Amino acid sequence: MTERESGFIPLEFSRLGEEEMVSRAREFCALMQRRRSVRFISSEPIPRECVELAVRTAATAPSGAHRQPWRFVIVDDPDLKREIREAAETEERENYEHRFPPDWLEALSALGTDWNKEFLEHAPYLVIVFKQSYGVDSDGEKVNNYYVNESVGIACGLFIAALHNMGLATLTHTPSPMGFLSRLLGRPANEKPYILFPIGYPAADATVPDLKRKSMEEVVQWNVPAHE
Ligand code: IYR
Repeated sequence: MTERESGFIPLEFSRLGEEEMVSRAREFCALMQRRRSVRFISSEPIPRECVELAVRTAATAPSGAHRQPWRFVIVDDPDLKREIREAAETEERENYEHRFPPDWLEALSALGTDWNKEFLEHAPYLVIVFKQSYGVDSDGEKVNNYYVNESVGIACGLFIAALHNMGLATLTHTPSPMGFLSRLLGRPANEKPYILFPIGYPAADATVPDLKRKSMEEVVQWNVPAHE
């Protein structure tokens, strides 16, 4: 074995037949078409293992130089959830009443959001994802991470897909500025709050805005128009 090959192992891969490929692709696409961001979450308990499995799935994401620059903080303590809600609502009230410019408020009006964040207390679990802007080695020295936003964004996408696949609802919530999450959750200086996910079943009377996704024509281009 040459030096370049050391540390490598054979890829575990089983090839599917084309029909199987297409049928799985259709099924997964149809499943994901039914995903919605849910702002009304039931306080009914959910299996703890589901949350752990969603995190485990998210942590399979590819990352720059395989640094895995993420940390998932799972919160189910009612007092801590209440503190998070109070701090988030303080920031969001400021956002909605003073900080958001008119165009932003206008863009949000279709979503029906406001500063009230009941779901932060009702959801059985909150998962707060932190990005590690840099790593720290065993001597306490800073280590560079690479493509941190891309890596953590991909992990969050897998997390959302995993939750939807297991029949749970969530929401990408960013109660900015999110520094209060570092403080309340005791995170170190190299970690910055990225997205907060409330997790649970949708409330029985949950509603969602009547949004349409872009058509394939709007989201896809094959090659360049001049070469059509
Ligand atoms: N973080 C605020 C505001 C908000 C911003 C965007 I961009 C949204 O798509 C939705 C909400 C909130 O959670 O209300």
